[in-house]
Amino acid sequence: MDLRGCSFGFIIKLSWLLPLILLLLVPFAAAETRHYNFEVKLSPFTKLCSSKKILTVNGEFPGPTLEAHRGDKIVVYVINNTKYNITFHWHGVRQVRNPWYDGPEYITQCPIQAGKSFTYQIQLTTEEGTVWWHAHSGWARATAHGLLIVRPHPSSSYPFPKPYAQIPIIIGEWWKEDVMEIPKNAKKSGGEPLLSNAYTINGQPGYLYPCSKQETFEFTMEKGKTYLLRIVSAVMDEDLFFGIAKHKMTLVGKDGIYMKQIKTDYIMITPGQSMDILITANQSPGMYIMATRSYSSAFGAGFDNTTATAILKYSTITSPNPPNPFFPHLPPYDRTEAATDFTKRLRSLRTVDVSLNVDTRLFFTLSVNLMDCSNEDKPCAGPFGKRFAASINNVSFVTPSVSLLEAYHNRVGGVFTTDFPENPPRKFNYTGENLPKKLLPTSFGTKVMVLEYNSSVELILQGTNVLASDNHPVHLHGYSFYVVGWGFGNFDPKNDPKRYNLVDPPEETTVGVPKNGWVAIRFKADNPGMWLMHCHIERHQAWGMNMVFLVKDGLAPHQQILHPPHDLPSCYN
Ligand SMILES: *[C@@H]1O[C@H](CO)[C@@H](O)[C@H](O)[C@H]1NC(C)=O
Ligand SMILES: *[C@@H]1O[C@H](CO)[C@@H](O)[C@H](O)[C@H]1NC(C)=O
Ligand SMILES: *[C@@H]1O[C@H](CO)[C@@H](O)[C@H](O)[C@H]1NC(C)=O
Ligand SMILES: *[C@@H]1O[C@H](CO)[C@@H](O)[C@H](O)[C@H]1NC(C)=O
Ligand SMILES: *[C@@H]1O[C@H](CO)[C@@H](O)[C@H](O)[C@H]1NC(C)=O
Ligand SMILES: CC(=O)N[C@H]1CO[C@H](CO)[C@@H](O)[C@@H]1O
Ligand SMILES: [Cu+2]
Repeated sequence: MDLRGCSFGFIIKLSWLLPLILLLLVPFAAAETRHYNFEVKLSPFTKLCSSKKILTVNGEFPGPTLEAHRGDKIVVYVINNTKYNITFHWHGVRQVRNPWYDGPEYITQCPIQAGKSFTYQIQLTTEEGTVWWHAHSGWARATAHGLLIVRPHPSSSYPFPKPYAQIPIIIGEWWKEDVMEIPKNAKKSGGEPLLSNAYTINGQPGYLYPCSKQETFEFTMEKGKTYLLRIVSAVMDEDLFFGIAKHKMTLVGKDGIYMKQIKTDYIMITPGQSMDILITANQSPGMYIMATRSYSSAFGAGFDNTTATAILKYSTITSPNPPNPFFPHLPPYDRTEAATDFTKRLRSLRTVDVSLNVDTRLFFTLSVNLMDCSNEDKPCAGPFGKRFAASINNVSFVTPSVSLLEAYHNRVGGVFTTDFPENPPRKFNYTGENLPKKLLPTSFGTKVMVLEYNSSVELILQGTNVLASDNHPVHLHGYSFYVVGWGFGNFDPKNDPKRYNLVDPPEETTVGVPKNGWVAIRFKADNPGMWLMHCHIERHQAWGMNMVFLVKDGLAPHQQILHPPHDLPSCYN
């Protein structure tokens, strides 16, 4: 490991002073502190006509909703009463200077092991709207997740008329099998992880599935009132289309950041994204269905093609057997234009100046790869008997067995290297058809990219067609970023920047890189820490589509990583 660029010895000596200095400098002093207990346990659930035990928080699926005001502090005491390792991530929360509580297993902490506990301290800053929390350890995320609702500061208000009420909507995915076994089996076979049997809306698959009668989420609306839907996609493996019969939706926020209003009949939401949407009960009293199903763009990949539903019902309906409900119109499964027709309309509510002097230009390719498997005892279950892998700049991320952040902080060598490439090692027609077979394999490593404090980063995320192109929802921890441009095909460094939106680009924390296309994002590296960036499609992440930014401390004490908590889980058994 090369840490020569990362000298911070004097900071350690000063570290006892930090809490004091902090108290004076934290600009968003907590208005209130909210406490939650998370008991991780196995609990029985019956769905799709059969029962099984799943890993839950407090026995709930989806898990408990956390509520706070802007600037509050949230303290979550976790006790692990299962045999599984677990960690939690607060998705969309910046964790300013506090990577210790960010959660990805072996990146910022080691897991909370069976019978152990850990307390997360989450200081909210500029987040406002809907974000969420989920386990960040293996497949525990499939069942251990929930909303984190951040209302405006009590002295402030929404940038739109106050909704009459909110409707929390969390979309999940359900397997009849034990989900905790899925990654092991996929790893053993080298093939795709098992497809799900259903999508769920607030834990319920809806009336299109067997045994659905009691299994449909229903919400009663008052005629004429406006509601705030707080929608999160907690699904593991698919992007989704979502719509509501006969009701126009008005998007007002995304990823915990307000947006300019967009009126739309449907949305495309990727795993990891959250959206705030207004709807007004302005139709004739009746039953209206909201429905969600896959947007699956990868050629040849199987996907769960079922449809989850929930019901919006007007309070004035009294008949126990109301007339047939209306069904929304959703785009076809593979309609990439429908996906980008929606996402291209996203705009920041605020006018911002992102024409910052970019000093760090990065170009990352996102690829799904195939590895030869001829030295394993039997052919693998991927195409051509090979094993799936995935990579960024042709590096497939290898998860270490101790936490990167701890290794960095304690200056333990041999855990990671700092040579993550700024550009792909080889130029090719990234989105070309029939690419040569020699591009299929990837290299492997635990590499981080070091960013100087306060550097102005422009990062081009370029999708490739190496095995198959797909929409990759890329999530960056510790930051939000501006999406200043996007397009299909290969990024053109001469002409594409001329069309950047530097005035009101959407600010996001999870961006879908369109199938066979690219996005350009900008951010200022002003949050020191070890920050994971990865595709939020679980199988791509598991195959290695991850990398880590090591953002160095600044010179001033308030530009440095906080001290590690005392109860940080041990990296050893
Ligand atoms: C969904 O997939 C199954 C299995 O591949 C197929 O038999 C079925 O026709 C598909 N249904 C729809 C609505 O596309
Ligand atoms: C890249 O591939 C695409 C699709 O096959 C093709 O249309 C384009 O001309 C290629 N570009 C170059 C520079 O070869
Ligand atoms: C990626 O690395 C592998 C292994 O070193 C190599 O075989 C392959 O050609 C590389 N691909 C690209 C696109 O650089
Ligand atoms: C960070 O960059 C901004 C300009 O983008 C500059 O105004 C500020 O002084 C810089 N801060 C530090 C600590 O370098
Ligand atoms: C749980 O975490 C410990 C500590 O990192 C590790 O030694 C152990 O192998 C993990 N168990 C599983 C099942 O991953
Ligand atoms: C399955 C398992 O290992 N459960 C253990 C989890 O931790 C609790 C203590 O909090 C033990 O009592 C359980 O046996
Ligand atoms: Cu992906």
